[in-house]
Amino acid sequence: MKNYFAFLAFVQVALGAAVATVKDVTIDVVNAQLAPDGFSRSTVTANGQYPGPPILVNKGQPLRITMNNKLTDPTMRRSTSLNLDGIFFGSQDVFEEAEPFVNACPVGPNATFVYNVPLGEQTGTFWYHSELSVQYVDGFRGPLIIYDPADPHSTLYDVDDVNTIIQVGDWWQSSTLPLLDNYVATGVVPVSDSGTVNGIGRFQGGPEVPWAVINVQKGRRYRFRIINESARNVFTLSIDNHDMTVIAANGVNTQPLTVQKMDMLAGQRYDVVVAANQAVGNYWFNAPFVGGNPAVNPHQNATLSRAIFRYAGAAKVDPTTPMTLGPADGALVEADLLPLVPTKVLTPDVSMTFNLVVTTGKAQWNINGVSYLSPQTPTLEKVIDGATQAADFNVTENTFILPANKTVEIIFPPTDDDDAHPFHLHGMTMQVIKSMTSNNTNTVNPISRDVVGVGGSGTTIRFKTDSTGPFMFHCHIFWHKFAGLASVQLVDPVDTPKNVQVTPAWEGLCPAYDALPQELQ
Ligand SMILES: *[C@@H]1O[C@H](CO)[C@@H](O)[C@H](O)[C@H]1NC(C)=O
Ligand SMILES: *[C@@H]1O[C@H](CO)[C@@H](O)[C@H](O)[C@H]1NC(C)=O
Ligand SMILES: *[C@@H]1O[C@H](CO)[C@@H](O)[C@H](O)[C@H]1NC(C)=O
Ligand SMILES: *[C@@H]1O[C@H](CO)[C@@H](O)[C@H](O)[C@H]1NC(C)=O
Ligand SMILES: *[C@@H]1O[C@H](CO)[C@@H](O)[C@H](O)[C@H]1NC(C)=O
Ligand SMILES: *[C@@H]1O[C@H](CO)[C@@H](O)[C@H](O)[C@H]1NC(C)=O
Ligand SMILES: [Cu+2]
Repeated sequence: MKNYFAFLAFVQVALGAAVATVKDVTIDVVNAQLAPDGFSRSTVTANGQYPGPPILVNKGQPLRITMNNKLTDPTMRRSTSLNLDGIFFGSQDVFEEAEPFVNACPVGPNATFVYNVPLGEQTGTFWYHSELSVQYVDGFRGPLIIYDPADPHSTLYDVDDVNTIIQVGDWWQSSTLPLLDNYVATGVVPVSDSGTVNGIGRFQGGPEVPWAVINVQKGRRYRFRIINESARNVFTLSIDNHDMTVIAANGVNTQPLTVQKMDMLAGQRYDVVVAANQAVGNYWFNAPFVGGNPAVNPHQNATLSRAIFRYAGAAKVDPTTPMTLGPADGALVEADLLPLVPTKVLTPDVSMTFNLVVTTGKAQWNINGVSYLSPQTPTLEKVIDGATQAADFNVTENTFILPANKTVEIIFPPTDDDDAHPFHLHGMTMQVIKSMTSNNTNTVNPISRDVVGVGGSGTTIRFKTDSTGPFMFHCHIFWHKFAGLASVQLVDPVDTPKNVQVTPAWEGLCPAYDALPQELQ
């Protein structure tokens, strides 16, 4: 309850009137037997569902999530850790970030942890997932939407509710422990069996699971909040006969931009407006993906990743038009997106270059020659105990010490492979100075986002170190993260211990975790 009343007073001022009531959410992390693509397997879930239940809050509403770890299945990790992707925690609450071994230790089985999330000024489309190892691949992922009562785009759409959240994700029929063993043995990144739209998919040779249905009414305009909850695959989204107008990317409003299809990298979100202005009927919502060689996994068939876009009054049947991969042209170009509110471009105080290199034939990725390995003691705890300089961390912790209140630039040089690594920065957003799919730089009016594609013709980002503490900066292809494609951006370790206000519950996490036998970790 720290600073609770001060915070409430702040929110009251911010909202001008209404008292912001705390939104209480309980997440029971449980194993469940599910068959998203028709193949039944044991999973790790929030409240027994895949995807997990949506967490819906209003701007500035304090969120309190009670997470009860009830995992029992020994074929998957039994500890866990909840991350709210893209949410800023600020200097005081950076310990709630829950990046294992950076901000906190994981939560063991039969334990409960309460996350107090000060939602501040952020609005838009986010998601939550397990941040421990690659556990979210086993199912623990779901949406987090922060509604803005004064949304500047509100005149562009009529409908924005729980039914307009669209979640796409890759799905594996095997649990992650054997997948990881095989990855380590071969260096081949696991290839998904299927793609799911709102938790439903099909695999080649599998049963004809009824497609997910997105229901619309003719004449209305819908704000779809599309979340890529994938751990590897890139999805290309389109709706037959319908345009999509992008109005926000990763929780940051953009100027409206109309496209016919868009690529989304893991962890990315786009809010789009779609007008239901065609004849009443059934249309395909195409969500084909690319991710690994289908020859490695014959279940994989990108064409089977789709849903039905159905008008009220249409027969409850599949569209009769061919299943395509979407239109050939009209793709969203990230560099064409502009912020709704013009942003001042940041001038770098510190500039770094990150070279990403894979060790051929191994499950190992390096940033500037270093493959990240989690330490046993979280970075934040080391900082609280007095670590202030690079020499206080093992080289393999890949920890970059940064000054507070400065602008950091990171340049990713062009690469000659065709990997796109969706780099995700915790705790802050990045200005996209150069997008990987454009040769141009934007030093006038760049968009800001918390996941940016790295690869291709090169990427340049800048961010302001306006929170202190350690922030994970990693590839959101969690297989690559596991293989070391990660770093810690440690802002102002001298002031961090004064600014952060850890709780006894947080202090108890590491002793409890370290005392667990390895199979329960
Ligand atoms: C969790 O609690 C249940 C019920 O009390 C018990 O059967 C189980 O052994 C406990 N698991 C662990 C890992 O402590
Ligand atoms: C989701 O992210 C993965 C991994 O980057 C990517 O392959 C896939 O295309 C993305 N899907 C969508 C719909 O953006
Ligand atoms: C993938 O599925 C589509 C639709 O059922 C089918 O036409 C196509 O032949 C399948 N591809 C492969 C390689 O089997
Ligand atoms: C520390 O780094 C070295 C390589 O510099 C590595 O071999 C060792 O495993 C690391 N130790 C820990 C505890 O991560
Ligand atoms: C950074 O800015 C904040 C807010 O203005 C201020 O409180 C803090 O002292 C600054 N930190 C440093 C190291 O200058
Ligand atoms: C970027 O420049 C390279 C080399 O001139 C060219 O091959 C490529 O097509 C350009 N890419 C785009 C998106 O314009
Ligand atoms: Cu990657």
